[in-house]
Amino acid sequence: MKEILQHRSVKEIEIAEAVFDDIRISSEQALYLYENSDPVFCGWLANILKERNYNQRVFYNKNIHVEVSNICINRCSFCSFYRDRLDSPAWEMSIDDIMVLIAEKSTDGITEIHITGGLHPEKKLAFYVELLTQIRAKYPEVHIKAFTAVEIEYFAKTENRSYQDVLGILKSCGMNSLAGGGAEILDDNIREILCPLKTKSQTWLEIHRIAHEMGIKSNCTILYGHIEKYKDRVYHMRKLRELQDRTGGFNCFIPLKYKSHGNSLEINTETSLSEELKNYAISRLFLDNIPHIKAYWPMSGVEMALMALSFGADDFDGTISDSTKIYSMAGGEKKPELSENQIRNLLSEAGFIAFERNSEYVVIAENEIY
Ligand code: V47
Repeated sequence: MKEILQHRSVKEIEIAEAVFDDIRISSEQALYLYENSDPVFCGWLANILKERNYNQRVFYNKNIHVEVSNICINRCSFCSFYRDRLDSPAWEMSIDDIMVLIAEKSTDGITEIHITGGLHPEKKLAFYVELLTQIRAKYPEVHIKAFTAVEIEYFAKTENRSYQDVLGILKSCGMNSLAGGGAEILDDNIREILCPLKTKSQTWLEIHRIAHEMGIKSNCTILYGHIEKYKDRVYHMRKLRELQDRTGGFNCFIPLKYKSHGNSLEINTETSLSEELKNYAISRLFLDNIPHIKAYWPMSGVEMALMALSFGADDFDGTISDSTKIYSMAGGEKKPELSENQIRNLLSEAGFIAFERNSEYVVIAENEIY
């Protein structure tokens, strides 16, 4: 170990010692890593943490997404998914359409349905109450991860109800957890440029806090690689870490790299692959209290997601069944679809042991071929 550290700076050695001793790294230390350290050093440390908890285990699930509509009144500049009603391709699904889609896509025993979409001017709480009720009646066992804090705020505003009321209504109709989107960078100056109409930082955090206090778990994300600075990434993660200290309600953190295709934000460069790996690693090191880091392959591509599993990530997300367009429209995987066998083989080839998980990260079936 000493040889590995001998050419490292004093600050890097201090960070390494903190990791060995299971001591939380500070915001300053995370910023130092972003500004000064190479991906291999960050990845080496992150992998120590990851293996301490999970050894060679990697989690995946069998899931589909339901993107009800891409018509959205928020018009965020980084988003390649939203459309105005008359634009092409703008779509909106009826409840019947959605039930047919779920039936078609759920043939291999999916355990999770992830429901999101734009803030549609007419589809409000009553539509989603009916949707959840029908899904729950037909699929009593499936985990419904639905909506981001942004949608919860929209329902609360349009119904003139509290966040707690809205979350309570959705929970009673079958929603099990909240998705992690809409966090972007939790700094309102940055949001003013990226997404001025979107939920403000404090509200995003407040809705997750209330959800956690009501026993509704959630995920959290970061959208990075656009106008933000390293210090903004650290600030964002600090906000999430502080909330997690308070509630323990986040299941996983999903770093989402800004994809430049097909949106109005005039940034055409994307974060390099080595920087992306480093970002996974620093997330793992800094967010010591969030149990899982997800390498979301429809966004990053399969190869990058596999590499991220050696840089601190432990979750490969799921089979997807070509059911999401957010990332294909932004320049990610064109047809995001992997069979369970493909996932297991990919993970095995990369040196991991694949475990199918449910949405609460309880292992469902150990892969018998290992
Ligand atoms: O909030 C939109 C991001 C998010 C772009 O909870 C973009 O398990 C990069 O949050 N480049 C929505 N990112 C997706 C999301 C998500 C995905 C998978 C799993 C889970 C989960 C959550 O996608 C948005 C935004 O941050 N996004 N456009 C883009 N051009």
